[in-house]
Amino acid sequence: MRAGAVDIALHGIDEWAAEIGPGLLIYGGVMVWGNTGAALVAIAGAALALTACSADSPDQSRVDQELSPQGPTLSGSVVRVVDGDTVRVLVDGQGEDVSVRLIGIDTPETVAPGRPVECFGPEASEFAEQLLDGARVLLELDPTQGETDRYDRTLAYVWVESPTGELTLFNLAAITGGYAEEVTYAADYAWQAEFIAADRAAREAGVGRWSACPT
Ligand SMILES: [Ca+2]
Repeated sequence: MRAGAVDIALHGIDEWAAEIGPGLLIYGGVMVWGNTGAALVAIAGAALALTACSADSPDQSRVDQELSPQGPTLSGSVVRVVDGDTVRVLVDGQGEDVSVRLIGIDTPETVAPGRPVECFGPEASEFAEQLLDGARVLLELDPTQGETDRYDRTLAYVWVESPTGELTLFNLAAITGGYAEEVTYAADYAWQAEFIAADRAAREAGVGRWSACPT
């Protein structure tokens, strides 16, 4: 594999954007950081609660319960947040961290070569930083998606583990807070119904990017 191709994978560029070729590999990303992370987390939590109460959830019994992984998991620590939908995780017992692409979501670009920083991309990255940077996590794997994507990134749901052992499904929190949209990339996946319901609720309520950005 060419060095450029590896670079694209590590920087979390969207799959289709990787087709643009090496002539356009310009880093346009300028990160804008604020102090609103804690507030954003609070908003996401409130929105998550609202979603759990929404009447049109396709699988109410699963949403009402405290969620927990459905598939096999690996425990580890997040060593770097690349952007809102890609992180690097050191899995327990392994010597090298791996790039992890979150299943079922897409966040606006901040570090994609040749593409401008997209609306709400910095906020999505900051949300991920707040919840994930340095966090203990469980990576839930999903056999429907395979282990890795074509950039050799591990495909997973990321569960954030609180010090008291409570688990938060980050992928879902990012959708609920209006930072990410639901995307089914190849095959249907385990948490698809919940993610689609949360995406619809966020759009209807104008949460996050759904009111902040032009559509
Ligand atoms: Ca993205």
